[in-house]
Amino acid sequence: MGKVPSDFLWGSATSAYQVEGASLTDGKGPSVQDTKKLPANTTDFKVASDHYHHFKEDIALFQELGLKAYRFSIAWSRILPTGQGEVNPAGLAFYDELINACIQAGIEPIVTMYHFDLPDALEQAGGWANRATIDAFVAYCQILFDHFGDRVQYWLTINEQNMMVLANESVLSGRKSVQQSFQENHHMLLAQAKVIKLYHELDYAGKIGPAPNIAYAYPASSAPEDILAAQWFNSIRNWLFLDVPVYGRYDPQAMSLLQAMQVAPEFASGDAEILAAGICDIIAFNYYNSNTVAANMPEKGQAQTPTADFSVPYFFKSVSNPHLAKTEFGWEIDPIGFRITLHELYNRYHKPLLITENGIGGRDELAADGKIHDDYRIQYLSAHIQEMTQAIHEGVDVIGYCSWSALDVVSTHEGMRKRYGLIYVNRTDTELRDLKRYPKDSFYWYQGVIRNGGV
Ligand code: BGP
Repeated sequence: MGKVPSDFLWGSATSAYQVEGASLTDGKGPSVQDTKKLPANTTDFKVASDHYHHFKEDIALFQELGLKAYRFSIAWSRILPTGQGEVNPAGLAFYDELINACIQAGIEPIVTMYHFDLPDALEQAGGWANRATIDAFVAYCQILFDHFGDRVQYWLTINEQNMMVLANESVLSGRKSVQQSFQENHHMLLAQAKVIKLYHELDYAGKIGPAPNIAYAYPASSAPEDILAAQWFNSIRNWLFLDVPVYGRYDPQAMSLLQAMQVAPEFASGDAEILAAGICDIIAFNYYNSNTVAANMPEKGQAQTPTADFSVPYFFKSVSNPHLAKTEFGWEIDPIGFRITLHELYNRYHKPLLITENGIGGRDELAADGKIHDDYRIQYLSAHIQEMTQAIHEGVDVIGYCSWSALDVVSTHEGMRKRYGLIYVNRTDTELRDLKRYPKDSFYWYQGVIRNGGV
């Protein structure tokens, strides 16, 4: 197989609350991640991987690894401790140093502006249900553009908005209605459209786009009912979140599903125009696994509300795929699904694609020889990179690939037990230890991949 273009952004990713630590240091306000309840024996995010204090050493390692790009997120409440109002100069100074260190190391910074860490003060005022949060987000992003826009060429608006909406813990536990969740989603789509429009009006040369989690869903069989179920599923899991930033309007099939479920968002006057005016330059997306769905004909009279396993009675239900192996944490592994997803995305949208996350979580341990032998990660990443390279040769415009994660970070729900990094961080859920960094076997393997242009 041939190489990828020489300007390809070989990268790796993290997110602020999962990697930085210093969760209330130097004026940072709490985010919803700092106030949420965590499962037993699972670390909080107070120290995380302490990237806040170790970032110089981390970037030196990224440089040794040969990264061409580092995708990280900016913590909204580090810049604006209550989400709006007074700027925290120490917050700007931290990201100034981080961005400058990347550039000095020849690493392109790719910035996510919001990665699951809404400032808690905004959450207390209603969160995304409150339309005022839209303007707060736009004002925050303008501060980032004004301050870092001269050095940052790649901006991502919202990480995995679709997972925040579809796998919303408050909805699944019954504390929030499904309609409320899609109303919040609508407000996030408006906020994103406004920010994209603003970025374009400010006339920067860089690129901006959304960063959902996208995975093409297969029908469980060739039965037409299953194929229709897969279409419904793709519309609400994938296209709902990309048709808006690419075409400036909701995907009609997704909207008809929301209407059938009686959870369609209310549009205020002018909303359709706002969505139409914020068209992205690139599509960034995270890919971990595919989905398989079947028709779902339940008892008559059952409500059309989604359930925790991503099923909607009368439309589709998620099933496991007998052709796929699983990770030790139960996630299906599907590198060909990655290639299929790349083709589907490019066929539908014809926009440059940037992969912002792809990786495998496992229980890595420091071996007696002082190394971390993560062959399973090398296998996973290698299979996915091969399929991506194949898709590029088949005509898909992919501008970069970021593995998740550059170094071990605290997992969204499973603490430090579930590690994704190319670099090991010496701590556990219960012991902070010395936080020393150890390149894993996958680090040296990825170094070779980058050096050889993907081969
Ligand atoms: C994505 C998130 C990341 C990251 C990753 C792995 O959904 O954008 O923040 O954590 O998934 O997920 P987890 O940590 O739950 O295994």
